[in-house]
Amino acid sequence: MKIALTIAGSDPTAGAGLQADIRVFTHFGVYALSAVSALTAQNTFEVRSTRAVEGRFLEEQLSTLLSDIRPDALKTGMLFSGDAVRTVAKIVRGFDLDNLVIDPVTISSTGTSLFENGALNVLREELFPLARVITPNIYEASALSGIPIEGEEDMEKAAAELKKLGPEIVIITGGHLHNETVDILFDGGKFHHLRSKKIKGDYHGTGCAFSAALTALLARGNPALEAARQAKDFVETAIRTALTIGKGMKVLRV
Ligand code: PXL
Repeated sequence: MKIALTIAGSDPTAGAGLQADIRVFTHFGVYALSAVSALTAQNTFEVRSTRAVEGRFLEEQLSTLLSDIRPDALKTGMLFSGDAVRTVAKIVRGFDLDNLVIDPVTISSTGTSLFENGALNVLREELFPLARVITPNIYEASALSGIPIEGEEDMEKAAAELKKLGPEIVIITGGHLHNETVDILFDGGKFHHLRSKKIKGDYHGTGCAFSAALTALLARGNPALEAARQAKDFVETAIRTALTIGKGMKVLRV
């Protein structure tokens, strides 16, 4: 069985964060390892508070796990602190890990910041150069590239700018643009536009589900473009069949 690791924050609703990643890896028949980088107190309508896990303890979780088991792919989600970002970079280099997918989670779908001030620079400079794929949404891509994004041309510009930071592939997910969703994949050659119809409603955890599906598919040896197409289809179906489990946002059926 292929193995994937998620390094992410805990979301007690399991709609996003590491619990969602574990569900998605399992859906794709990939064994799920996890290390916790942050904790949240949340329900389906608000993130009430967050706590970072101390960098040294994150390192202990990872070095203990990886001294025993080698994952075929890994993803990062809510890292929260610059300290955690540096720790992950050190571990990825030290264990020479392949297929790193970075979902640069900065803000929750309910509007709460999930990233410490100043940590974005650390992410850009220390972790992006080690990535196979980075998967910012348009807001994150705009914050990370300094390019305001209003349409597909801007998405291409931002993708080209982010590619310069060292990842092999940049995928900007456009989930929040107009009545169509367009993801743009840039590998340094061509811009691939992956389209689907936008589905109405507020859904929690779509970004986590996309990057987790992509990670699982890379662990299984799929080429990145094929993995991105399949991950997008998977999220679309999970949104179409989403569940109402609380009083706020729907969660994806995985
Ligand atoms: O969807 C982004 C996200 C990622 N990780 C955790 C979260 C959230 C959003 O709330 O709580 C732990």
